[in-house]
Amino acid sequence: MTAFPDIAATPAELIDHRAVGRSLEAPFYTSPEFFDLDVAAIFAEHWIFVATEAELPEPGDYVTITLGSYSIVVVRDDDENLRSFHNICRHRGARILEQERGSVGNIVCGYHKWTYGTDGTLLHAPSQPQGFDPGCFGLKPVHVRSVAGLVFVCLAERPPSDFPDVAARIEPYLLPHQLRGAKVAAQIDVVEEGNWKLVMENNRECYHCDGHPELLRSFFPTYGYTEENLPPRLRPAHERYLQVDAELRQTCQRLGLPYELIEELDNRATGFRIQRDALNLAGESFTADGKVACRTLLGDFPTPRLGHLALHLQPNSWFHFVSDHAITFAVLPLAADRTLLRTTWLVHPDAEAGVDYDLDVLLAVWTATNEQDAELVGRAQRGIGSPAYEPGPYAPTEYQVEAFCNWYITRLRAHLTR
Ligand code: 3BY
Ligand code: FES
Ligand code: FE
Repeated sequence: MTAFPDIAATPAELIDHRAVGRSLEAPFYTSPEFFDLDVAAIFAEHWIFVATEAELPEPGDYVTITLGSYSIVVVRDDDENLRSFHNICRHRGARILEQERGSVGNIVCGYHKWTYGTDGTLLHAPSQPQGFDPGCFGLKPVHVRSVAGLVFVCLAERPPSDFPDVAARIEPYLLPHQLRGAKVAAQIDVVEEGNWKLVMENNRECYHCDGHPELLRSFFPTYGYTEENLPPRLRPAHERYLQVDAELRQTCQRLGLPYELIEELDNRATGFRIQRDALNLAGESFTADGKVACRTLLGDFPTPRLGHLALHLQPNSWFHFVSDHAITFAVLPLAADRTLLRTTWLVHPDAEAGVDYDLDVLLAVWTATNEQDAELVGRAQRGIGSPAYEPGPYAPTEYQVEAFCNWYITRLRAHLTR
């Protein structure tokens, strides 16, 4: 019997031979060829979470985002609508905005000063001959849309048609947190030494959660287990979870907050999972004692004890919404073995650091958790780089990792047969 993959296997062959229930073959995580395929088939074809509206409160505010070799701009235009463009000048192609974020009146290319409005129209091109039509040289648009204050872009000409359905189903969960007008308390970028899929896979399971002592004070370690596969050591935690979750359900029913799990991770273009779930200790937030980190709650919540609303989206994001803050996580691929994880903490617009919240307390749990996860992702990448690596089996509690890989392989197949 010959081992698979042989060293000459093409991406199409590797995709065809993917063993269900096992981690992917090494080239998926290590080869530049797969990296380029991932950018083309996944990041250029799907809705990608890139920012929060809170980062762009005023007309002219912009962020630039790198997705593989693409650079795009998301800007709030003069009419306060979100717009997105390829960050490329229509004259001779120069990168226009070089900063990660800022504020502009117009978008001006620094090379020969072609000047675009925040709606992308070319307003001025110096010294062009008569007959030059600026209408032919607007910035190339990118699809952009906000879902309850979370900003998504899609580079495809025709974006996946199921996104409006997903947006409509998750909005009732998200809107009560009123993220559109929220304030950015902090944003931290971590460059992880691993393929973007390892960052996503690591997020999709709590099999490794013993490595998160700070998180596990408030987060139930039973996450992802069922009654059938729950390890005996987690029984007491599970009993407590069932009790506080029943209380949380009642609170949600009283307040009209949607609660139920919806899980459609790998049967659609925009795979997603959403659920409100209980937290341990005080049950309010991700802190050492489970109490709120910010005394001004988001939205109009009458109680801080709302557990956490967790949202997972394919291909590149996850979110935790608690009563006093929200944390968004965007996974942006840099190279086959390097990935940017951008984490953003949002609070009520009136909340003041040092008065309503202590920034260190607000950031403590997820900065520690991210650092621990970055170490695990680097460790996985280093191991997979050895010729001796072979795909290993997922445990039942890793079902969301399998769902992610299944979604990913399905999307690659769809791309290659198009
Ligand atoms: O962030 C998440 O959704 C999951 C659960 C806990 C940490 N991570 C595995
Ligand atoms: Fe932008 Fe010339 S390349 S103005
Ligand atoms: Fe983790």
